[in-house]
Amino acid sequence: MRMELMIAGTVLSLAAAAAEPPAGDRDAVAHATFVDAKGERIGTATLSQAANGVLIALDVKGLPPGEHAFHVHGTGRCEPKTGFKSAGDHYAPRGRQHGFHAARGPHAGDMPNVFVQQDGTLRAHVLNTGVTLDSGTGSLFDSDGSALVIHGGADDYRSQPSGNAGDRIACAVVEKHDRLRTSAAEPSASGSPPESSEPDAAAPAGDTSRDRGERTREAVAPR
Ligand SMILES: [Cu+2]
Repeated sequence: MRMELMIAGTVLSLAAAAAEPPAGDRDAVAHATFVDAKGERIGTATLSQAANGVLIALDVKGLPPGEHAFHVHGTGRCEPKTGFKSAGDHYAPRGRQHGFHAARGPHAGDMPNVFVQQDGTLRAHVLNTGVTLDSGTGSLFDSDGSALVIHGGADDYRSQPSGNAGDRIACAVVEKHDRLRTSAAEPSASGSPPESSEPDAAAPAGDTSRDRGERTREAVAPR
């Protein structure tokens, strides 16, 4: 079945598939685009699956210089008009309290503060060992997705429930962007390949279930 999927994937995403490595946990990649309080796009995050968590590469501009809290919040929804309250609380699928210095912390979504330069630029690589791009506990692609949030102030790593970090000034919905999702994300691509490769519409059961899985994951990461 795996071979069938690989063949189908190649057909579905054409040139893109050929340029990417074979599917596998370590190859999982996700992207997120930050918007500010006005809804303007100000940067990106690229997330890649590592052996012990998710590596997050930040490239953002237009932020206030200085120290800022940076968290994974539990809902994949970034609405500027709500002050990004739409992103929910810190992602904490295992419970626990907020903060690296809290007795019963941290949340899975807790991460060290980031530092914005005087010109408003933020570039940083952060490894979060409490989350995963795969399924299961800590997945960034659970039923309601997840978001990356930058706050106006610093996280004190101790105060409940969110480190006294102030307003949410930037937010980015985490979106799956591996080969499988790419093929399912394009309406024309997901519709036409089964017709060309399976003229009788007798798609193998494996294809059908995978397709459902991708649609579900897509639905939990609204844009
Ligand atoms: Cu936060």
